Amino acid sequence: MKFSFLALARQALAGHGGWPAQWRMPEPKPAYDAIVLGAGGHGLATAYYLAAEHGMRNVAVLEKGWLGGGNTGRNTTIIRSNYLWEESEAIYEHSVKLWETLSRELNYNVMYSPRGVMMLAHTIHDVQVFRRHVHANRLAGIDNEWLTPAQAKEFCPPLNIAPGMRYPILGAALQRRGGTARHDAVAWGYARAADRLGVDIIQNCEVTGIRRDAAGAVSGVETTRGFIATRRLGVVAAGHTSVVMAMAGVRMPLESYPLQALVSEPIKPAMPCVVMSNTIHAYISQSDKGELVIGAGTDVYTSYSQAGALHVTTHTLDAICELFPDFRRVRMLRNWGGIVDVTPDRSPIIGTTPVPGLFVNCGWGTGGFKATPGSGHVFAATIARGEPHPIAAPFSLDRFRTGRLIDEAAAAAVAH
Ligand code: FAD
Ligand code: PYC
Repeated sequence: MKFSFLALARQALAGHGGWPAQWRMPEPKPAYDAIVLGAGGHGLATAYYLAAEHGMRNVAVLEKGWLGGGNTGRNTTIIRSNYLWEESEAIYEHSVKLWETLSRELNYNVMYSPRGVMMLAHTIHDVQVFRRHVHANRLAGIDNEWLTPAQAKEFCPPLNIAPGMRYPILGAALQRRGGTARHDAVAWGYARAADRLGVDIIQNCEVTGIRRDAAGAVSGVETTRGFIATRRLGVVAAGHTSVVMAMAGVRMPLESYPLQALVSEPIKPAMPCVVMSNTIHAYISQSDKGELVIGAGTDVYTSYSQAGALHVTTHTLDAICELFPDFRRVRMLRNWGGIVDVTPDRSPIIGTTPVPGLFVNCGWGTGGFKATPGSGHVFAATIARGEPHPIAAPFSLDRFRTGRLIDEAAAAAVAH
């Protein structure tokens, strides 16, 4: 998504008598009960649940660009909960359950489509790892099943399972409840629902400093639109979290990498499901508009560039053409990148910080879109109560001091 729905609507309304009351463009108030920094899906969901479930309506979401213009509008929208460890199963499955009813909850069609996510195994190591995930998930009551190559082809007919290929398919793990949703609709749906409950969503408002009182607690934020007071600040600034948290003197265990994706020209429906290959860094689905949505691996160096390296793109397209020979002649329309922030154990950080009144939600790396509803839901509870929601508790910043890491490298779907 490269445009702002609200900015476009504002232009369209210029000279037509101004804004209808239901489309107000709020100016910052001098003080809020809570501020959420970052109007991506996670930040907007956090604000929505603060208002809807915790009665906190004097809340602002501050966004340096336009809402949904970060990773939320740049990702390949894959949703699944087939993670290995119980802590991860809990948060991603919490999210999948919220996806199932989200359009109704927000009264906005987020186009959640549980069409099945299939992860391909190309090596004996892949087979062992994915089968371990299948068993772990089933023990936790989460659907995941093992398919032979022939069953994988039956589920996804365009898939090439010829034995002599460069990336042979030895089997696949299938989560039937996995799927996709429309990314910009998720941002708009949460934004509209939060706005209806009184939340101020303030775009073009970059936070440039975090002010603290004599006791060290948060007292407000410096922004490009002036100082705004608050005693509770939730930082949800994927990719830029280290920069923001440094404003309060907190050092984060994060690295930022470009991750890229691309879409093809629209074609008739050809891909019935989502297919991912962690080993060769390629994943593909087809949007309702008909575009093939393809994602690659991260660049190998840290950067804040919102574009990925060309050699990464060509590697992914080589792999896609071998896995799906039917798509060899399909033309690519556009590509782009986002900046993902990655933790040492490839699991997110959600919770309190050493600074009173400062909360953080970050480190979703290449896989946070699927978590949007669950992440916002537990982060709102954490901010409202001042202590971690039970599902968020294992994902504390403190785990990098205690060593209770949640190593999800194998489930990350994209090699880092
Ligand atoms: P964002 O949407 O990035 O929101 C953060 C916001 O903070 C931004 O809008 C930014 O402008 C704002 N901000 C930053 N600094 C400041 C500041 N100082 N002041 C004010 N605002 C600020 N995940 C999946 O689950 N499935 C996928 O298929 C998938 N594919 C991906 C493909 C690509 C190419 C990329 C880049 C990511 C992918 N992801 C995927 C990851 C997913 O997109 C992210 O984890 C998720 O969208 C993060 O959401 P967010 O709301 O935290 O971040
Ligand atoms: O986490 O499922 C995922 C994913 C797919 C592509 C990037 N991340």
